[in-house]
Order: sequence, then structure tokens, then C-alpha cells
Amino acid sequence: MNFKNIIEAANITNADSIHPGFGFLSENSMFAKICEESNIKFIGPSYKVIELMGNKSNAKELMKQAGVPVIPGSNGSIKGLKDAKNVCNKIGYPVILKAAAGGGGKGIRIANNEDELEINYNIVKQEAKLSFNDDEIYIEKYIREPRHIEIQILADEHGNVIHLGERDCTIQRKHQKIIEETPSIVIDEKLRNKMGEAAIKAAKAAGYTSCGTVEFLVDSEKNFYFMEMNTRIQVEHPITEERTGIDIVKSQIRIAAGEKLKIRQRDVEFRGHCIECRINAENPDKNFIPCPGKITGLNLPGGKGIRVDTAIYEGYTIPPTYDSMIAKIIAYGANRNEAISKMKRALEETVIEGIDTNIDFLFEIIKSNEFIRGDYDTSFVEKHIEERK
Ligand code: MV4
Repeated sequence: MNFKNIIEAANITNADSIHPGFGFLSENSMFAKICEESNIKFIGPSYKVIELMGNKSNAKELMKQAGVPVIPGSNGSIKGLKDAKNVCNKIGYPVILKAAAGGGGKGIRIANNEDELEINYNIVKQEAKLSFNDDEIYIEKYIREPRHIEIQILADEHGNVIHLGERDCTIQRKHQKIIEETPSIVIDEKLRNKMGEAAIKAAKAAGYTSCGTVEFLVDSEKNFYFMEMNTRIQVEHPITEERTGIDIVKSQIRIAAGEKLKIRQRDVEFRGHCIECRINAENPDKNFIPCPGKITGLNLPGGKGIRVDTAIYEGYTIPPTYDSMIAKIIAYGANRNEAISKMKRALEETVIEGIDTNIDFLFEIIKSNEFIRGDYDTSFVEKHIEERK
């Protein structure tokens, strides 16, 4: 997290660019700006776009102006409790209050009526002030049991933007994704094209470059709404790589080097089905408490259709100071059933000794009837946890 040391390391090693990964610095506009000022290419969008998308309320207003569907709500940020009440009376309850500087689930509360609005308005404002040092909030109609569908895009520095289809990231716990898949069971080709077009429109409106993700909520009637834009490569990008055959990180680096996109939208082909499971060092039986420590024994899965993205090895010690995600298992099959079978086999093959992991928990979800039917929404994991108690 030490900007100065990172820039110095880049200078000493004659690095002309920095890839920020998907960690803390990947969406830090200040870091991107310092890279630019140091003549080091930040492999990502411009710091100005990161900053613009970082304020979720402003980002939403921009998309609304550009004609991208957004969830009904306040016009930009809320000016006070009275303003909040007016907005909510207009859109109707339930509503959701969100911190403009938030995103990904921090600083959000639902209100079912005016009393709850009064309470939660102050709570969200306080939380936003404490977490982000920015108490700006906005309000939206609350959408019940949505699916979280995101569209991967690639945008070069010459105005070309393409999309690589959707990822269904609905299976989450406390706003942490656990399992992602593509294609989504709720998205057909027509809707994919429509959402892809909307994502491209969003990227163009923002003057976006590099790879990026446009997040949408999809309601039970398959209406889709822009939620926010992630200005980094994401953890779940491999499932899109496997289904399109496009190396997103390579594209990101080529774009940063000033190259034009080599592929046009009509060249993008979607093949088969891909699922990712995130392996975390945590104990699902103890409220998912992180479990750092030494890996004393390890067997990773392999074979056709299985990709494992990880850096762990036998003897490695997982430090307590980092994220608990230690590996990703990515299963590709000709169709969804095949991808599920391969994932089950891969999870069964995986052995990680010395620490607790969520592997058995992932297996339970993958083999559940709801998952197999593709019948799930954002409350699926919480319901599953309740059932196993
Ligand atoms: C919503 C919503 C329903 N209606 N907004 C959660 C994370 C943050 N990015 C926004 N989130 C939500 N926003 C409206 N207007 C429901 C959620 C939400 C959610 C979204 C995607 C995946 C899991 C979720 C779990 C709880 C709430």
C-alpha cells in the first residue's frame, strides 16, 4: 500500500508499467494518478475514470443521461431527510439507501417504511462518514430477490469497445462472491445482446479504457438495471476467458500499450459453460472465521476442463493479514451439466491440509437441487446456511 516504495521499485527495475491486479490499488485513483505523473503506465483506466466511477451516485446519473437503464430513485445524492422522504414517497417502499462512496455492499440499508427510513438514513450516513470519510448517500427502489449479472467489457484507447458476455455472480455471502458462472441461466442470446449493448454504451459514456465490468441487477421479470461499474480486472474473470477463449489480462496489457483491439464484436464467440468456485481459508462451521496458517499437505485438481488459479504450495503459510481467498477452481464443460460434473470431481480431488477451508461447503452448494436447477437469487447462500444448522 506504500505508493512511494512501489514507484521507486518500478524506477529501479526500469518497469514501464504496473499491473495492479484486483487488490487494493486496482481502483485507487490516487495511485493511478501517481503512476501517470511518474511516467509509468497504470494498466487500467485513467485515474479520472476511476474517480468518476468511484462515486456510485455520479456514475448512476451519468448512465441515466446516456440512456442506460437504472433503478428508479433519487436524482443524484440526497440533500437531507426531507428530500429522502419525498423521494421515497414518490418511488414507494421498500427502498435501499446506499453510500455514494461505497459499492460492493458496504454502507447499504433497506427501509420498508418512513420510520425505518429515518433510522437507517442516519445510520448509513454515519457508516459512510466513518468508512469512506464521505457521507453522501443516494436512494433506490429496493428490488427483491434479484440476480447479480455483470458484463465484461474491453475498451481500447482508440474508441473501440466490445463485450464478452455475462457472468452470473448471484451466489454470494455477505457481499462476497462464492460461485460464479457463465452463461447465466436467466440470460438468453437476445438479452445478452441487449445487456452487452447497454454495457458498451456505459463504457463509452464514461470514456472508459482497459478491461472493466458493468454490474447489473436483473429482477424476476428479467428487467435489467445498471448498478455500478468495476474499473479493474475481477477475481471471476477466468470464466469469461474460458468461455470466449480471450485472454483478458493479455488484452488489458495490449490496450495499455496503446494497441487497437484485434477482435470486433462479431468475432466474439461464446462456447460451453464455465463455473468458478472460490476456495477460502475459513471455517463455515464457525461463522466462516478466517483460518490462516501453514498448508501441510496439498493436492490440487487437474485434467481436461479444470483450471486452478492459485499461488499456494505445500509448506506455504497463509498470513492472517491478507484476504482469505487462496485459490480458484474453474471448471469448463460443453454444457452446464458437464461443467457441474467436472466441478464436483475437482472439489472431491482437492485436498488442503493444515487449515480449514470452505471446500465441503462449496460441494454442498454445487450438489444442491436449487443450484442444479439454476434456481437461486441473492438470498440463496444465507438460506442454505440456515438449513444446514
Ligand atoms: C440493491 C439490491 C436491491 N435493490 N439495490 C448489494 C451490493 C451492492 N453492490 C448493491 N447490492 C444490492 N443492491 C437495489 N436497488 C440488492 C443488493 C444486494 C445484492 C446484490 C447483488 C448480490 C448480492 C446481494 C445481496 C444483498 C443485497
